[in-house]
Amino acid sequence: MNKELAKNFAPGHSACAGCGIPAIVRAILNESKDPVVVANATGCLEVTSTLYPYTAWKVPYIHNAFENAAATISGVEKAYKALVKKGKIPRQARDDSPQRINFVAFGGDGGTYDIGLQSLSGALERGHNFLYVVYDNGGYMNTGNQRSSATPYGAATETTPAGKESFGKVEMRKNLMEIVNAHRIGYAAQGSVGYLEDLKKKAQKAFATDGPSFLSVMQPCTNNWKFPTSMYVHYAKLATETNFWPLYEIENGNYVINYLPKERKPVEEFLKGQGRFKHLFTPENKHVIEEMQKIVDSEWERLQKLAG
Ligand SMILES: Cc1ncc(C[n+]2csc(CCOP(=O)(O)OP(=O)(O)O)c2C)c(N)n1
Ligand SMILES: [Mg+2]
Repeated sequence: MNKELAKNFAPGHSACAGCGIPAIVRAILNESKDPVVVANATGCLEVTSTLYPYTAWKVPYIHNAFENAAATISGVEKAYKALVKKGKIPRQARDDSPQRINFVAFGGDGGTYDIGLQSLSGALERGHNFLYVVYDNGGYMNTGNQRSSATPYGAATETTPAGKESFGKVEMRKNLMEIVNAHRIGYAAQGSVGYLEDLKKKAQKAFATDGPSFLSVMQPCTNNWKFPTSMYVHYAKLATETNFWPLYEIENGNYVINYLPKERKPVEEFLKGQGRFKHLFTPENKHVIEEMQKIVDSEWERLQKLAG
């Protein structure tokens, strides 16, 4: 692998073939002009990159419990500020200012939408200078595909099985971007592994933000969404082209949509071919796809209004 591309995260990890997480981590961290420190909640990224006695990380890395990546990175950032105050951070030759460091926390959707939400909220509210990245694969994937509050309506998971009694998950996804925006931070954006150039620009803006910033990144899971390993970019793009996963930014409270599909595809196109939605393609479950289309349409309408 290209050395520059792997400068923060090495290819020697055990993520599934066709997993987008390494591409997300590299795309974001490689945009940092300054050294980075990473805190990572347990989940696929952690278990596949830190298999003792090896590590794929080439930057200082702190493994966290499921619920506290944001709290840990807050502490590290605060310690850095204390060291700056004491004059213990080396000064840069170019302008005599203390060496800057970017603090980044990574968590899965389970670790962010659900279990780590309080620590994320606390860190955003306290205003630490850090970037939080949620890679969203719509479930607790490392432990075998249990539902999270990011799992889409209609998806079959281990804890929302589809069968005679149910069509899969009956609840809608939580809108985490709006929860984050309620903290009035400077920059939050939704990106996707299917649009890496867009994601890199968002990472640059996040690193340039003074105070907390947030990136929510779509990461299709070949293993538990059940599609061929070569197709993660295909499904990431379909998620955006169907408006299921719009690309947008919230800069100081102002919404901007970054991608307007020329011709919006029906959500069915995104569902088709994924094992977790296979049960919906039957006459008795047709209404679930219709309902899902309604949800996607109303969320898109809402977003358009917010973007003015
Ligand atoms: C408090 C707590 N509950 C449960 C677990 C077990 N556990 C570890 S990772 C994980 C799933 C993580 O899901 P997510 O955050 O979406 O990351 P993914 O595995 O999908 O990358 C679970 C349930 C744990 N480590 N700690
Ligand atoms: Mg997950």
